[in-house]
Amino acid sequence: MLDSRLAELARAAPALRVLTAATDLEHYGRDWTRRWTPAPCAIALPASIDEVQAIARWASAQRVALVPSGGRTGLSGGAVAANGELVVSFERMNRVLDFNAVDRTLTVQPGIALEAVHRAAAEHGLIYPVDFGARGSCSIGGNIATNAGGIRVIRYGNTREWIAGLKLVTASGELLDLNRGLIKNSSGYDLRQLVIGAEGTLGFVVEATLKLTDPPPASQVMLFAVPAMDALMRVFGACRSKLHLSAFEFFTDRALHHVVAHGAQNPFSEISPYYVVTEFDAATDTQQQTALDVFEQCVNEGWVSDGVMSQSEAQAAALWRLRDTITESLAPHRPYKNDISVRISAVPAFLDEMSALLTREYPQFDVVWFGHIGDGNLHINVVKPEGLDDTAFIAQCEQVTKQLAAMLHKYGGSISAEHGIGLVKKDYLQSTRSVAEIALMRGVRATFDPLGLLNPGKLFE
Ligand code: 2HG
Ligand code: ZN
Repeated sequence: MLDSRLAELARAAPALRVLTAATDLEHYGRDWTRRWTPAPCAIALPASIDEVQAIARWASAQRVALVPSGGRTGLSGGAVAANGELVVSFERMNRVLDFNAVDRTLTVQPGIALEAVHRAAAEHGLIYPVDFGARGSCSIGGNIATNAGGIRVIRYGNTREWIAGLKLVTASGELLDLNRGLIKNSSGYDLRQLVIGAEGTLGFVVEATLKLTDPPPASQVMLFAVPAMDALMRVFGACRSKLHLSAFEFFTDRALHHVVAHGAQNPFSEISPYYVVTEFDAATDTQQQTALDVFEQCVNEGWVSDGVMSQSEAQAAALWRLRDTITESLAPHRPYKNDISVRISAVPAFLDEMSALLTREYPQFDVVWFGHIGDGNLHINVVKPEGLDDTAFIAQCEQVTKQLAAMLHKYGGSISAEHGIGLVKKDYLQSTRSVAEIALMRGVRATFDPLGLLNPGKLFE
């Protein structure tokens, strides 16, 4: 049955590369969540838009579900294929197609890695400012599918601010050219923005035109040791009012413990419960002096107990490593992940309530907090104790997530700030979106994909 359908696909797209070896099914069928057993029917590796269109037409005719696939660094199961779907990997569509100096745009294929986009922009003296730890492996297509955020949102916003246009292959194999790089376009629904963050449920992005911008002035990085949680937001207030920030990230002593065990260097001799990594413009003597003044103020107020300021790019990179490698250092411990957000003004009250909940509910677990506190976005990773099996561990964590979801609902926050809903968070969507909103979202999805073949089961059933 499957063989005959794949034979049909080979007829529809004779040059299409298709893999069916067990190792390939396993490799391409999973993402960084590692929670589901991969079980796709095959892997298609299109090399052109024509081939993606042929796959979509075939899938519609044969009623085969499709799962789009980039770097598979997702943490919500958005790229998991566990139900006989055809994985459509964009890894062969990974080129830069065009640079436009007047528009300051870079047009790329979806399988290109974020880091390759950074390099391509730098070749033209510009930057693509979205950035985060998985830059070397994640793809732009995946970034668009989740509206990826990262460590520079505080200055530059999320992925959606940087997409000038995109081409989309729809469920029926139609090719849409959305927004076409226009800066001003007041002509009805912005379908481009609807597709960004849709987790591959409205069509497959086959080309994206990215906005670029000027590189920032020279910067410095500071690492602060912070003695108490309420001091975190005070440090943020002081830094934000006096410095031009491009990042403000925090992590706890448990996160530091894991990154140091993973090979990073701890510059402090004393342990502190919280740490902040912040980056700011420091191109002039005045800016550098202001940074020292802010540091002094924070120490005098008792909000900071120790600090290090980078004096070279190598030192800045070493400080960033403490933050950038947290996910990687935790991965072997199979953590349960939360990616939540509230408005910045709600962070202090929310942090108090949430830390009381986590202390009460997770007395026996290693709970690691970190994230983009300057954007109101926290990551809570619960490390799986050795010996506890996956199912029992996840079940215990889900009990707490239910309470966390109720708390987020009360604060008007989000159960997924930047990782997407995927399979992992779909039971909690109602904490963030109203019933009426979800009904409209279902209607939108059904309009784009009446047969329900695009990344089914993700976001909602
Ligand atoms: C980060 O901010 C990523 O480093 C990953 O969003 C977060 O591993 C996580 O929970
Ligand atoms: Zn993050």
